[in-house]
Amino acid sequence: MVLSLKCFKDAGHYSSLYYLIRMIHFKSRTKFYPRTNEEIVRLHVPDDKVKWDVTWTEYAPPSYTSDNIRNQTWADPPIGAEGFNPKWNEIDGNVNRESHQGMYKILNGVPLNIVGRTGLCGRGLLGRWGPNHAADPIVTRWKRNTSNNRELHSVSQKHVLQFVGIQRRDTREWALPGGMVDPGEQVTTTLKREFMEEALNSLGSRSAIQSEKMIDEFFAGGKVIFKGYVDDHRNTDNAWIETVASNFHDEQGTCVGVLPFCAGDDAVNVRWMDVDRNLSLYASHIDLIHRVAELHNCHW
Ligand code: RP5
Repeated sequence: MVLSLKCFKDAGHYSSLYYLIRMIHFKSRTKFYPRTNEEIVRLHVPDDKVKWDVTWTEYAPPSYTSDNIRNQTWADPPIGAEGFNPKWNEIDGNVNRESHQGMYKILNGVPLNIVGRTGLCGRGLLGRWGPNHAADPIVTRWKRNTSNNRELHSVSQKHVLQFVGIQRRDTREWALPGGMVDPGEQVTTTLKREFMEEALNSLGSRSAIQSEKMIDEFFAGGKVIFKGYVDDHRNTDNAWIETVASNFHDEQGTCVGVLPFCAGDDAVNVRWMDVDRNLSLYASHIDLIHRVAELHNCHW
């Protein structure tokens, strides 16, 4: 069992099984912190030292908070700043400081990453101390051949599902078209807004009017498939990303399945991607795709 778990980890892509069994993160321990020209280096945290309840008295990671988040309206002030009295583990005004994973601990006035050590303290690139809430729309349809029949995978003999993926501007990795929940915003609003911004570039005005009703109805029929931690390389010991991922499925391929995609906002490319276990995706998005594959009993 130990050997097979190691194989999953060494496969070079995110392992949902390994993650689910051990509940530890990998990308959140990436050696070089993103967008710092490799100047910010995490302290190496071995797998068996990730959990906070494993004693590590000498643990003293470097600290980093990007200058880009200082004084931003979407970001918290530094801990101890005048007038900043966050209510941890609660809905704090219009900022959600609750975790989907349960109660997180506070040490010396600072939240501790709900999964464990990352080798870096501070907030890095993230705006909020504690959970930073995101939403990920997983828009799916069946892959069809020229006769409009659903395609079977040659090996698994199961139907092939497709989802809308975007290529992120920052890392150039393929990802779900998700984004951060604005303060006070309903997650359902975020899901549709992010999809419109990143995959449909909010459509040209004529198409937008024609498609508006159909898109509204389509996004009203989502199914939540996951709420919780994202193993994102921006996470730190004191700030991390959590998401609500919902599946919006176009069974006949006649709704969103026929819209003209256009990458916008933080995306440089957008396309339908075949669901497959060997995909290499941003953060722990492959785990979300795996859940959708199970939901639709498709090729994986
Ligand atoms: C991921 O980062 C989330 O799952 C979501 O897809 C995304 C949100 O961050 P931005 O795209 O807004 O940078 O962790």
